[in-house]
Amino acid sequence: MLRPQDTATRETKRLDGRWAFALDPEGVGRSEGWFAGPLRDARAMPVPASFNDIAADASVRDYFGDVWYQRVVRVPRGWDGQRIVLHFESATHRATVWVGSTEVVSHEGGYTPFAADVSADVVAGDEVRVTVCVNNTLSFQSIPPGVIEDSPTGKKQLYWHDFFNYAGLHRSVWLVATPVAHIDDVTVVTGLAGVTGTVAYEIVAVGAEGLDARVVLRDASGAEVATGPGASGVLTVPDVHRWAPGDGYLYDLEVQLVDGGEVVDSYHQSVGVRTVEVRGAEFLVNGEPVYFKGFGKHEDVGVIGKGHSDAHLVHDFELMSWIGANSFRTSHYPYSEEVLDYADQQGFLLIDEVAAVGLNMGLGGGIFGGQGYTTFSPETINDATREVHAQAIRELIARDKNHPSVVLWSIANEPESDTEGAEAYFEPLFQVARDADPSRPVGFVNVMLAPYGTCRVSQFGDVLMLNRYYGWYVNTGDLAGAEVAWRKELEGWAGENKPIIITEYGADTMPGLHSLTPQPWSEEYQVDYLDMNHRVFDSIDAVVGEHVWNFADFATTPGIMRVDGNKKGVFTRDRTPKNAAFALRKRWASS
Ligand code: GCB
Repeated sequence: MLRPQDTATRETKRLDGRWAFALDPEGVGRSEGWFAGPLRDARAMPVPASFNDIAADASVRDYFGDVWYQRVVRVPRGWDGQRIVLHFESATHRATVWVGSTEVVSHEGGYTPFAADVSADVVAGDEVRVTVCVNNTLSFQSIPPGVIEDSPTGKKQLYWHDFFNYAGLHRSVWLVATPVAHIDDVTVVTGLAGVTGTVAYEIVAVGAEGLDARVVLRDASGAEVATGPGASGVLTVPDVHRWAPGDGYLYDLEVQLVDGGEVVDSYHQSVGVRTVEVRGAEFLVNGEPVYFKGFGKHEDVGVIGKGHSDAHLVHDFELMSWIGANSFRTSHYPYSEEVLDYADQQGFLLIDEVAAVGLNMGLGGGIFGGQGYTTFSPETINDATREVHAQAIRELIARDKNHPSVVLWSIANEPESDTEGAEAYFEPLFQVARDADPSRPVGFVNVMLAPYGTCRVSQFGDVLMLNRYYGWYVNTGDLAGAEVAWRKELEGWAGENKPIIITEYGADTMPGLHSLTPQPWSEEYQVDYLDMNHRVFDSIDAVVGEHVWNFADFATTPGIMRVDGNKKGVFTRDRTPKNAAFALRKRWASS
C-alpha cells in the first residue's frame, strides 16, 4: 500500500483535527448502529493523538474496549471520476470504518496502515460522514498480547510490556484521489559495484491493462540520472552518491503509468543507494563496518501520548544528533512513517521492530502483569497468535521495505526464548521475514532470562540483539560485580561469530537526585553504570552497537518499580538532559 502523496496525478486531503469521540463501555455501538448518525454525547478528540491523556478523566485514561471517532468531510469537488481512498496511517490496536452507513474496512494491528477504496460510497463535492470504531483491548491473540481478568471491582486489562497502552488514532487520516488505473505498489532494492549504484525496481499496477510503466531516477538536484521502461528492471547510476550513516542522500524515483505520451499516474519513491550485509561478526553498510550508537526509543510524550507530532520528531532527532547518535530501534512497534522518512533524510540507521513485545509470562513476576500463565500453550500464545504475528511482520516489511534507514528487522522484543515452545513458535516467523525481504538481516531481541547457552531462538537470527541490565535489575548498586558477570556472559555470545548489538542497557534515574557515592537512581550512578557497560563493550570485538535504554523517560502502567513511569531516559520525558546525556555525548560525538 502506497503512502498518500500529492503528485501530478494524485491529490490528498488530510483529515486531521478535532473529531467527535465517544467511549462505548457497554460495547453496544455496533448493534445500535452508532455509525448511522451523529455520535451522541460526544466529546472533542484531536487526531492524531492517543485519547488517553486528553480528557481530565481516569475513566478515559484507563479505558479499554470500543471507542468511536467521527467527523464529516467534504470530498473535493474536482475528484469526480477518480478512485477515492480513505487511508489510515494506524489505528491502535484495531478498527472498523464506516462511510455513511456502509462498512468499508476493518484492520487488526495498531501500528501499520490500512485503506479502503470508497469511490462507490462518496460523491465528489458532497459531504460524507466517516465513523471509526477503534478497539484497544489486548488478548493472547493480539500483537502485543494481553489478557482481561475478572476482579472483585470489575474487569482489568493486563499486559506484559513496560509501556502504557496508549491507543486511538495516533497518525494522520487521509482522503486520497488517484486515477482509476493506478500504481499500487513499488519495491526498490539497491546495490553497489564500485562507484556504480544499481536500483532494482518492481511496480505493481491495478486497472492498467494496455498501459505502460516506466521510471525516471533523479538526483537531489533534480537532474535525470537514469530511466527505465517496464514494470520491473534495474537502473544503473554511474558515480553514485551513496546513502550512508550521517549522509542521508536520496534520489527520487518517479514511477509512471503512461498511455502513449500521456502520464496516467505518477508516484514518487525516494531511494537511498546503499547495501547492508552481515559478514561474520561484522555489520556492514556499503561494505564498511558500522558501530551503532543510539537508543531504544518510544513514541511517547506528554498529553498526546503516542500521537505523531512533527515538532517532537524534529526535536528528538536534533537531540540525537547533538549527542552523537547514529541509530535507534523503533522499540517496541513500528513508528510513524514520518519518523522513517526523516531517518532516511538524516542518514540514521534503524532497527525496525514489530509490536511483538510481552510474549513472556516470566517477565515482571507480577510487577508488570499477571502471573500464572504459560507463555506458549493452546490457551495462551498459540498458532492463531503466530498468524497475527506473521501478518504484523508482513505488514511492517510491506510498509518499510523501501527505507534506506532500515537496516535490520526485529521480529520480537524479549519473548520467552529458552523453551521448546519458543523455538517452534519462532522458527517459521524468521522465514516469514526472510520471504518478505531477502535483502536485509533479521533478528529478535533476547532477554536476560535466556542468557548465553540457554536461548533456543537466537540460532535463527543473523544478528544477536541483547537487552541486559547488569548493575540494575541484577547486581544492583554493585557495578564491579556487574562488570565481571556481564563480560563473562558477553564473551560467551561472542563465540557465536555473529554481530552483537546491545539493544538495551540502562538504569532508572531521578533527574536532580545526586549522590557522592554511586547510589542507584542518582544521576551519577547512571553515568557510572553506562561507563561500566562501555568498558565491557569495548573489550569485545563482536559488539557492533550500543543502544541505551531509553532515549527519554516514558509512561508505563503504575507499579512499585516505576515512579511516574520508566525513568531510564537519558533525557526526561520533556527532553531535558540528565548528566548521562553529556557523558554519552563525550563518548559518541567524538568517535
Ligand atoms: C526491558 C524491556 C523494556 C523495558 C526495560 C526496563 O528489557 O525491553 O521494554 O522498559 O526492560 O526498563 O525494564
